[in-house]
Amino acid sequence: MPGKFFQKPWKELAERVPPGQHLTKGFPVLTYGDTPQVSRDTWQFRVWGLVKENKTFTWNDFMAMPQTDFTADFHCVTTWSKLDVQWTGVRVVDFIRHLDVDPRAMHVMEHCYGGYTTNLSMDDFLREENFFAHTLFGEPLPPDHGGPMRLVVPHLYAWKSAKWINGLEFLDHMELGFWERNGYHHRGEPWAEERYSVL
Ligand SMILES: Nc1nc2c(c(=O)[nH]1)N[C@H]1C(S)=C(S)[C@@H](COP(=O)(O)O)O[C@H]1N2
Ligand SMILES: [Mo]
Repeated sequence: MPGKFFQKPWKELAERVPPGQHLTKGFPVLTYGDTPQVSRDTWQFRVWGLVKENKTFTWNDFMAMPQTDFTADFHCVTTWSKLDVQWTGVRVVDFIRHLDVDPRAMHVMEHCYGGYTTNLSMDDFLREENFFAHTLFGEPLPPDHGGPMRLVVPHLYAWKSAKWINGLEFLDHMELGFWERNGYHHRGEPWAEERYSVL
């Protein structure tokens, strides 16, 4: 009776798919506009706003930080989900030790090559499972998927996982990023189906 063996894992997978989402084969690319071409050598990462000192980090700076492997589910608001994506990178909680963030900072804006932005609350940003990813399934992160470096925020819709990330701006108030100004929810929690703006 195959059901006996297949039903339970199948059910476990189904339970990981948020409402209104379906599983996709492969790994679709979802980009607004062109793919920036940025090499690891020229990549730079800037931090400004409510930090004691503005800082610029290079590729080598990130490579010198602890490197961690991750497996995470990925949910795009256009209704596809991909389970068990394997990444390697630097956890946000390990990166943040290199900054002196002002306690008044409550929000952060992610900035990218190409001009894309997306906003997070500090609580959503500083989670253990968030990370800067440079490797996807054991290979250098391809440009289409945000290489050389992207942020991955597994607990929110994937538009929060900024590709070609090149900076963070710490803020004492919420500002809206690109999709958030264009009708998407300011937070984007997939289990609550926070797809569209309620403001
Ligand atoms: N810089 C940038 N980051 C971005 C986007 C984008 O257009 N530009 N698209 C977002 C959206 S809507 C999704 S679903 C994911 C898609 O990531 P993928 O192309 O690796 O699947 O990237 C997010 N990060
Ligand atoms: Mo998306």
